[in-house]
Amino acid sequence: MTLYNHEYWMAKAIQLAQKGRYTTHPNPRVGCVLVKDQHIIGQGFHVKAGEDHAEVNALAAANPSDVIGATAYVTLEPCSHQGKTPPCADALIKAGVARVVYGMQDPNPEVSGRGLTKIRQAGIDVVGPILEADCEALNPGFIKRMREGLPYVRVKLAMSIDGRTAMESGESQWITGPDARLDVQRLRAQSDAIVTGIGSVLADNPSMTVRIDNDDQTTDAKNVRQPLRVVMDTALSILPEAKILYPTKQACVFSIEEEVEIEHLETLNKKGVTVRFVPRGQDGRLDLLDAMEQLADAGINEVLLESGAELAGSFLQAGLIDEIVVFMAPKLLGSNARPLFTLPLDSMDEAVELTLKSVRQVGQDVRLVYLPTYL
Ligand code: AOF
Ligand code: ZN
Repeated sequence: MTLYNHEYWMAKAIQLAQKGRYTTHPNPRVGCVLVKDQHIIGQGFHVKAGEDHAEVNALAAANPSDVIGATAYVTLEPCSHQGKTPPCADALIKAGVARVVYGMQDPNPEVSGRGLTKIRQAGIDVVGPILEADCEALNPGFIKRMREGLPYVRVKLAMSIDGRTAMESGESQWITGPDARLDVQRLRAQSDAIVTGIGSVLADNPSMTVRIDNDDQTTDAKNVRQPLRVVMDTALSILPEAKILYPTKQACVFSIEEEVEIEHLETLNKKGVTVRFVPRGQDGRLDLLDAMEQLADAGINEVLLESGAELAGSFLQAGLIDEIVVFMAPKLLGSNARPLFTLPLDSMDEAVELTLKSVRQVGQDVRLVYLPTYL
């Protein structure tokens, strides 16, 4: 008989957690497998906030007598608190597991180690963290929100091999191919909010919705949520009929109160549009840090920034970008076309250093992921 190790079973639990990629918001993606005598006797993952957690789903899938003396592998420390659902630590103790192997500690201050302590105090063996980096990678946004009160911000950019994102006129459809565009739909679907600037809204009138019908990464197409659509609009210039505002429950606009024309604000409010105010930042424009804090307070874990070079440059300069996803298309757009980031730099020592995280071919395009090193 092959003897599998903790990493093997934890990898299974991670695969399960990924099934909640598009649906668990604002909760983390969590997977759980119950193992006895080198066999899985139950498995589950967290699907949706307000519904059962991964451990409870795994226990429900197992025969209760098998669970006695089994090992539970969970990607996140089992919770110890009464949230929308009762504590998973209690459920595991009651079910009679002999051992709990966890992937990472829960960064939620309501839990943070208390779940593990509770389980240990019940005489159950606790092992971990196992495959911690992989378990953390499931939930970059949840972790950042819990630890720093900010969402994890990914900026998505589509460029030609000469580093251009649009023609001088602003025309940009399409730079990348259909496979890359489906990949962007997935990035949107896993995000809690899509952020763009008023410039892009006025130029393209985008809807910024998620359109995924037949996707192998979707466990449950009808459960794929529409992310919140957010427009950075200093002077509130957005037209009341802009597509991005509808349905209004899933949209919001950030503006500076003193710059807003009151009648226009009232028109938007009457239509049900939420306008949030932020102070003026150091550069005289919207304080993006304040806006991101407001989004985190509203439970936003992962943000996808899809904007022009101006707003992308401002986010970068504010130190708010965690990840840069660039799709590079086999095209040359020429020297009059627009750049990736508007960044007024003059010398090499001002250059923003990035770390390459991954490279993948997507159709005819190349998908590059970079992490800024200011982090
Ligand atoms: C787990 N297993 O599958 C998840 C956990 O409001 P509730 O009851 O849904 O609790 C949400 C919190 O529970 C969330 O912030 C995180 O700390 C933890 N999530 N814990 O043991 C799970 N999704
Ligand atoms: Zn729980």
